[in-house]
Amino acid sequence: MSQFTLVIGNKNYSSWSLRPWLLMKQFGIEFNEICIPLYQPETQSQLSQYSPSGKVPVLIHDKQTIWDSLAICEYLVETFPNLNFYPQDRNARAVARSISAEMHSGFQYLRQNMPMNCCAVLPGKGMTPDVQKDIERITNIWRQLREQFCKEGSMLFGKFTIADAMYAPVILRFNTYGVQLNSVCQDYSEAVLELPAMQQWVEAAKNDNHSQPI
Ligand SMILES: N[C@@H](CCC(=O)N[C@@H](CS)C(=O)NCC(=O)O)C(=O)O
Repeated sequence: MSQFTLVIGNKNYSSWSLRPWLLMKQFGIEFNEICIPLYQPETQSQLSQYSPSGKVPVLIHDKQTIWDSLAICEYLVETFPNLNFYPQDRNARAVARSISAEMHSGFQYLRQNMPMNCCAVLPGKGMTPDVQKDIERITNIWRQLREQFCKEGSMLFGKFTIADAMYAPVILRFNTYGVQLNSVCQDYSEAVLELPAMQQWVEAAKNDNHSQPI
């Protein structure tokens, strides 16, 4: 298998980058990493070297560039047909794809008002009635799936899938903004935060000297 290069934004801020990064780490896919600090004067020119959209993440493989987090996940599904990036059951897989797409295209109030900032502690900041509605929808998704798949493991569908990667940045946001969760969602969040790759991401975010002090 030829080499993969994943171009990401800096780890404190880049929620979209975390998704394919975490997925590849969880499935043991080796890759080179290029990290571009976001919100700097030189950011746009650096991004445009790799990304047709001017955004990260970008995966480069076999001279093919794949931009957009969900497109990268789907490319990996095709590249490694023997890895279970999605649940094996067809109906569960349909739900996993639906909630991953819902994350990718939705929850804009949460995304706007509670931007990812792994290392910050900002309880209560950014909460509005619209954000609350996004949180309720997300926690309902998590609770239903955890109740359904609790016997199969601690992730949304039991084992780690693309759906967990898609929601991982939300868990970091809930942590930063002190969002109160019911016990089922709290347990799920803690299980994701305990993944060695998540801890590796957060540790690197702490050492990110391009983060603004809050
Ligand atoms: N829909 C895209 C969103 C990518 C995105 O917005 N990335 C942000 C970083 S998290 C970015 O590159 N921002 C740089 C900019 O807009 O200048 C995806 O899923 O990959």
